[in-house]
Amino acid sequence: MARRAAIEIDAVVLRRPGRPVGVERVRLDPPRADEVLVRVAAAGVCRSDLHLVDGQLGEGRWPMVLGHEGAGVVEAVGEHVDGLSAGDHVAFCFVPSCGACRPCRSGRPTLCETAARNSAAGMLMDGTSRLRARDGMLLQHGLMVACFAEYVVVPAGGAVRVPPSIPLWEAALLGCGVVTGIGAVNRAGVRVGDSVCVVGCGGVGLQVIAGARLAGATTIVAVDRTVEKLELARRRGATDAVIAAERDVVEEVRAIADGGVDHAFEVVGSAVTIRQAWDVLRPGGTATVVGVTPKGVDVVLPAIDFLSERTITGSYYGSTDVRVALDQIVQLVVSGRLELGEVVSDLIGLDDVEAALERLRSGEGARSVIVIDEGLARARRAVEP
Ligand code: CND
Ligand code: ZN
Repeated sequence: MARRAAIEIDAVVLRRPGRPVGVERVRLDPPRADEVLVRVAAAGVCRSDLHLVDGQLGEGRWPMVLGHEGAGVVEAVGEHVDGLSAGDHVAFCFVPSCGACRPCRSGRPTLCETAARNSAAGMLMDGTSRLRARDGMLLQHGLMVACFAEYVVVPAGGAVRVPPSIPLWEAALLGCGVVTGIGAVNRAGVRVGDSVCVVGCGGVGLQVIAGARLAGATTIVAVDRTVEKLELARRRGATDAVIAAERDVVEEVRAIADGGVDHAFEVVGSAVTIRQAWDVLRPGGTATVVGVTPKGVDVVLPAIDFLSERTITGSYYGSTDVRVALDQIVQLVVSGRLELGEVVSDLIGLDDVEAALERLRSGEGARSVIVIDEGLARARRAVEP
């Protein structure tokens, strides 16, 4: 049964771009039909949160409770919710597909039109919000999740059960970085023996590398601006590393990969790196853009290159049925073939989100995970020295 009363919770609110984000007491209404109330254990800070905070994804996306990557424990379910009950451990899914629109019916649930429309408006699947500031102002749900908060109300399709054996501070990474990264590798069709280049080895790029390793790629060239990320990249399966400082990245990658790679992944979000992902391809190769660029950015490609039958495409949220993908990924985790925690550089509290966003801006550290409930997350926040 749904809880009847609204609750007051701590949540990280983006009031407007250009201003630091901060924790506020906000009101969360109970779940309606087809929704669930989840107590949040932990949440990852992704560069997409930073894009929202910096106002790069368009006007009108504030005030908003931030956060789209996280995990927790179901507290209560609304009417008509099947398959989830109080006490279940769940990871959040930020595209709960409607099942009825054309992309959903044609097997492309991450392109769900209902989810895209409501997510851009900061609303849940029925077009309304359960969140209000203390002054009564309506707050948007960040990417339909809003998990930089003690509790969330999400559509039932936005909470995917995970086994309690996976600590929730690690499970928090599943619903964005892991599904996005590994899904992009599947979408690209990386095969045993292929060569791969990953431009950008942060929270998501490191998952692309893990996916490429699992797919059997034999050459995996990691490109990043920082040595720290390249070391992590090697730990996750990169065979070669190229530092993206001043030197000609394209030439170096092509030299390592015997003239060019079969697959390149752009996981930064800029025109320059998208162009690099194109330029490192061998004839017939495919570039997959995972990074989100600010609205209004164009990419220029030499049209003569199309004669070499190269392909460029994008991958949104792993281009997959996220529930099915998460089941498969959980098997990899449980069997010890995919490590989750090693990409986490900082365990922080809700108060530290602005500092984590600043680390993303400067390229310092890898994933920061907000430990919201230490007991549930099975992790402790690091105490500042
Ligand atoms: P994060 O900031 O952790 O990683 C980006 C990495 O790129 C960092 O390690 C940087 O050092 C590195 N970098 C920056 N500039 C360059 C450069 N010129 N050359 C090489 N490396 C560079 O970000 P993240 O991993 O959280 O997210 C990466 C992108 O993926 C970002 O744009 C985010 O919005 C996007 C994304 C997309 C999707 C999707 O569904 N397609 C889902 N989540 C995130
Ligand atoms: Zn994300």
